[in-house]
Amino acid sequence: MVLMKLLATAGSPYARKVRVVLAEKRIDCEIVILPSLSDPDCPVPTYNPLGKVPTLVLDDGSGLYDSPVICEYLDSKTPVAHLIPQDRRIEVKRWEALADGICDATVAIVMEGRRAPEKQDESVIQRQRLKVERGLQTLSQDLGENKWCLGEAFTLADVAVGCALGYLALRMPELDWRARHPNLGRLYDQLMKRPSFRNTAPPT
Ligand SMILES: N[C@@H](CCC(=O)N[C@@H](CS)C(=O)NCC(=O)O)C(=O)O
Repeated sequence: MVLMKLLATAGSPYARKVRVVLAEKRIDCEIVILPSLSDPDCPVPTYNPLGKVPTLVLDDGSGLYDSPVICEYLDSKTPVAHLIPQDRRIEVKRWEALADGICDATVAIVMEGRRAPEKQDESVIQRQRLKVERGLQTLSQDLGENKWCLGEAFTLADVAVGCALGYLALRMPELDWRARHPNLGRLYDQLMKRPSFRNTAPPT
């Protein structure tokens, strides 16, 4: 019987990262797509005091978070399709931190944009936008002409970068990262050939 359960939302780039890892590693896990995190009966806070997704509910009923911790846990669970090579672990984690940081800045821009127009602070938006732009610049520079982030091996770095790019395309289409960084477009197209990515694309 499968007891492990992933609490997610359809659009969360952090939850997508975990969903891709589950698919790549062929790990059985129930995926619960929650319609909203603000419902009073939302189950997330029961397992994660921070109330954030993704949260993985383990077989013993305890909660695991956040997405980097869950991904590392899942990668250690089975040797199938290793995504964090031990000899390059810190490199992979650095790519992941940058990709997740781009998502954090994008979320902050989206949240600021949801405030009443008179309450929005343009300087907050500009500061976060600079993080996104510098982050993309670094991703693009570091990828260069490589097939994958670390060269020949497909790793969690590619998963994290792909989820950040997909989220940006959805939330900040005007940024047009494909036109600015064609090598990131090439990476995303490669990723979308994988069922793990195609089946977890955020709803438009
Ligand atoms: N660092 C966390 C970020 C998770 C996160 O911020 N998730 C968002 C959804 S995209 C969320 O749950 N937001 C609800 C909240 O902050 O209350 C991770 O990587 O898992």
